[in-house]
Amino acid sequence: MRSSQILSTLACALWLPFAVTAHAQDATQPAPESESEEATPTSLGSPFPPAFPGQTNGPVVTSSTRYQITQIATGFNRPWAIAFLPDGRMLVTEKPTGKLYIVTQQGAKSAPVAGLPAVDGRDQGGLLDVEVAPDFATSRLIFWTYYEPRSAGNGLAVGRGRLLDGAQPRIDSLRIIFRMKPTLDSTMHAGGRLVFHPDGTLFVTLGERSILPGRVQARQLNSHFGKIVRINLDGSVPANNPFVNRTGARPEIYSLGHRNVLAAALDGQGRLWEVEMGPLGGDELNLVGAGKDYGWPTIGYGTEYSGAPIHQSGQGPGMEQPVYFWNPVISPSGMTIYSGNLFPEWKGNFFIGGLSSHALVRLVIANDRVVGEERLKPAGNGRVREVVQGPEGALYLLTDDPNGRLLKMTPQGATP
Ligand SMILES: [Ca+2]
Repeated sequence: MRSSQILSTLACALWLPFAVTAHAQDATQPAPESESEEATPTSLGSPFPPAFPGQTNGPVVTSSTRYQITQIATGFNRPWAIAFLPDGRMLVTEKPTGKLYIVTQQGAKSAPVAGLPAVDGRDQGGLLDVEVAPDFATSRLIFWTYYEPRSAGNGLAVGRGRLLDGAQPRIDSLRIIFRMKPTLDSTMHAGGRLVFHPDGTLFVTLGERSILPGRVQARQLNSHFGKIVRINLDGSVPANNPFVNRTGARPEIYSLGHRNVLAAALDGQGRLWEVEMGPLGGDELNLVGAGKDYGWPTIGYGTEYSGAPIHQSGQGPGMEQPVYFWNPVISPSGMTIYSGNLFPEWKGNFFIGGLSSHALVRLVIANDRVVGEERLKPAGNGRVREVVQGPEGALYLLTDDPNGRLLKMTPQGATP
């Protein structure tokens, strides 16, 4: 379908007499982008200068650390997320099929976990993130995000349930604790990362659905589109959320003005960072604050994938600047902030999976600014969908393809 979108974009450019009709159609058509399209460009000149030195194209750095890759398992259909059980086994989601597997360190895959709700698996939808509850040892709870089919469209939802182990693992006590509202029919920009905070709340990152009727809601408080929300683990709203007393605002909202937040992680101080899939030339790293507005679609540094302008400015009053943006884009996926001991050189570094960039992006951060960037290639020329730190300090990765691989990075010479 991406090639048909490119053709329609070309048609729009070539058949000027029909431009009005073409634009009317564009209002409901997803914009092609590097999330799932290899043929689109990843760079074009930025329309606006950066707000401060080092906001883009940071210094290239090179690790002295050498690593090795072990392939743990393969044959996952576009896997999306990894989460560790306390015994070292992993939960792995498959996006389009909606299947969840338990995978051992030796690569043995369980039967698909039974009892998960059906997903809308088209395009960027499907079964997305999975996380193991902080109190899993006693509660057995796991949480996951998925694109939920609804009668008048779809929307991201968060499910939780008790994981019952065994030859046929299954979910018991299923509850849907969050539903993105309003319902709209889009197969794009779902967001979907889950991050537990030590204060007992759960961040859920969301997208603005890509199509224009969704995009225009990214800064509107009556909509979940383009937001990061914060909920309690039973789905109720924390009393200290920033907009709980604002009439007409959805009380789950924590931050607004995002495009499609596909990566999120806490730093050592418990602060939330996110990387969002931007337009052409506009992927962003943001440090997320309660109640803050990150500006999409009003401000930004990119353009439409067609090259058409989106913003009138890179900066605007009351709106936050990204800590960093990428041009050309990396097409972010998962991220982790490294805190392990296996790679001492990498402590505190940000690792972000790259789809169109076919890379694992390493950022060196100082004083909340990017002071170094490296592109690692642990998956060869594969698209990196997920990066998670294992309990022993290794990095675990998923590649994004129909025969997706689960890989492990350890220091060269270490026992894998
Ligand atoms: Ca922004």
